[in-house]
Amino acid sequence: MKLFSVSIALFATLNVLAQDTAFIAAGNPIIRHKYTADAAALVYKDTLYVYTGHDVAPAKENRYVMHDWLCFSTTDMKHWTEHPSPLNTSIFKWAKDDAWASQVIERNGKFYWFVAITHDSTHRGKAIGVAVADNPKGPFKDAIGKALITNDMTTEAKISWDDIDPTVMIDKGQAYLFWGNTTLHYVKLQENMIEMEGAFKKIELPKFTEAPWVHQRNGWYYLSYAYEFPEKIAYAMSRNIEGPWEYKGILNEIAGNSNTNHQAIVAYKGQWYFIYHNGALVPDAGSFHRSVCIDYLYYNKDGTMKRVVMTSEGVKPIKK
Ligand code: FUB
Repeated sequence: MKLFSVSIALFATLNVLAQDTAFIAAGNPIIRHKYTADAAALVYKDTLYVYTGHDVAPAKENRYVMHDWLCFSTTDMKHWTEHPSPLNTSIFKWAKDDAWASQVIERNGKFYWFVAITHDSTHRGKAIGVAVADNPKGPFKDAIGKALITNDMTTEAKISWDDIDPTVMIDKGQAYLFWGNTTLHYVKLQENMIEMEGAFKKIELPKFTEAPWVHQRNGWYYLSYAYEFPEKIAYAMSRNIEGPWEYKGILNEIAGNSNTNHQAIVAYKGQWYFIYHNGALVPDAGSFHRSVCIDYLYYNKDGTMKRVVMTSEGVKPIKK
């Protein structure tokens, strides 16, 4: 316990001492000085924030080693700033480790960071926690003091990692949390964002693996997700956030050299972007040394999405 408190204090101290770091994106992957994965996007005021996981497995080691989440921002898609890591697994005292996929959402001037993380030995397997901050760059603190969702709350999947990959959307004032691996659930959240309301509901989608992401455009709701394994990204559409969802096909192919692909979809300054990861960075790259990439996303006239073209050039800078 003492060691745990020391590690939190150390993290807080290092965070205060740490500085913003500027870098320029030169195509894909956009971040090359460290391995990043599971991007989530948030537009707040004039800025696009991209929150990521952080792969730190020793070279050639084939397992996820992830202890913190990272925060990057841009206002033109070319000039980026890396902010000191605003969230580390040690912040969640009830958890063990494993900074898996996450998403940050703003409500009533507060920023809520929903994360997948491994629970300590009091519960088996993965859980979903929530951190909160007054600023998109943090510092974030545990919003509840315990997990919001634990592995034993869903029982259909007989694996310990089925309660991962949270994604949140607020629709007409009502917040919804979607999550899952091999089974996909959603639940309503209360306005405080840290308590649930009503029963879990299950969504059936073809070959659902993980990584749900919900977004909205022109009266359509889109639920994209990792499909099969190795993962492609597929999606479904609905006129209602509670469904029914109609499967629409593959959106992105397997991303080079990585079993996972984990997407975020966001509109920023009039353009839609598809954010994902691949294993393109050498020398250690692969499924456990991933890198975030950004490409354009386009829609057809009927609202369906065009298949993403993954590029090494990436996206162009936004002109002022
Ligand atoms: O990064 C760990 C896990 O790999 C994420 O939670 C999944 O979405 C997959 O990308």
